[in-house]
Amino acid sequence: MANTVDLRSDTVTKPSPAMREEMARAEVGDDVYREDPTVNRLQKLVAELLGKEAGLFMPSGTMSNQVAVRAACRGAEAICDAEGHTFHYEMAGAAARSGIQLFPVAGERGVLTWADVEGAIRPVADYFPRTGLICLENTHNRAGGTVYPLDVMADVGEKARARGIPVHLDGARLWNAAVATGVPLSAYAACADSVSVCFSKGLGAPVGSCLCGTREFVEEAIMVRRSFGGAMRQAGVLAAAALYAVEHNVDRLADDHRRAGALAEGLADIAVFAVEPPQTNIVMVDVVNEAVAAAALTDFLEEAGILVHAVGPRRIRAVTHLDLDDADVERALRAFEDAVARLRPS
Ligand code: TLP
Repeated sequence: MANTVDLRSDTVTKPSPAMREEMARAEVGDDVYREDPTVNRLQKLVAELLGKEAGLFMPSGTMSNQVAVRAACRGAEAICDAEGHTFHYEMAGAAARSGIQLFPVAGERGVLTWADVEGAIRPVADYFPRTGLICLENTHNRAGGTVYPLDVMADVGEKARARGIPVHLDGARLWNAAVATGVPLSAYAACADSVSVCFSKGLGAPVGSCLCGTREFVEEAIMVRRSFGGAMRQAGVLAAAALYAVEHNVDRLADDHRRAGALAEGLADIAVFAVEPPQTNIVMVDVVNEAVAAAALTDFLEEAGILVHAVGPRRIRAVTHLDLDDADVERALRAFEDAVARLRPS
């Protein structure tokens, strides 16, 4: 629909004309032979940004996490946050594809401390699966774009290393964390053995993620990616969009964070909502009035051309991104006010 304000996700952005030009101009080759110069340039750049030896271009964040779980997990069980993406949205891939069971542990707003993790590490016994991986997420999607505090993450990384358990970081939105805090990407990445970052969320590329780690790990990941059907050929056209995204669209994430803050502030003034100030670009809106259901609200909003995502019966997610401006946020706020007035006439 024309004039729609789409707040469902930051994945809905369309490649800009300048990004499309870069895609059209991209030099390409067969990436299975490692001969695509644009893919190679992207992998090198992202690995450098994260302070890792090597990177691997992936078709999606889901495949990137799943390949990491398969390639990194040295046992039958992987610990993750109970609200984590790998647990909720990856179609039981760890179990289905790699024979790995996830052990979901409830963190505080998506943050697992070492105490949380340690409590879930299996003692060595004939009747327990072996703990082979710890998965962290920064920023955390279902917790509302929360940033993992660097010191907590570093503590988990250091202590996991001492126990010989690798750490995988789902950094689909690590760019947002870095922009929100000023902490370099590499400082977060240093807490983990493998890191996946996405180009198709706030950075506005149409497709793609990059999985980074040691050279040895990436060699293994190349084999796993192929076995999952994710090896690509002239992927340089896609890598060109990702390169453009990394080179042009990182600093501007601050605008998305500011707009998410404005949206949350406006929504908090509407009596039926409880809204925490967002740390990045994801606003979680809790509908606290029993008479108002999230699904009914989203229907009213849709009629007004405002798309949001009901993540639970009383919870709505709204995500800001580069295809939205201040006027769109203002329009969304007015529509929320209107929808509430219609559902709960005073
Ligand atoms: N998340 C999507 C949906 O799958 C929920 C969204 O709209 O936010 N890690 C994190 C933290 C993510 O939020 C996502 C996408 C992924 C991984 C998966 O990326 P893709 O969609 O590229 O497979």
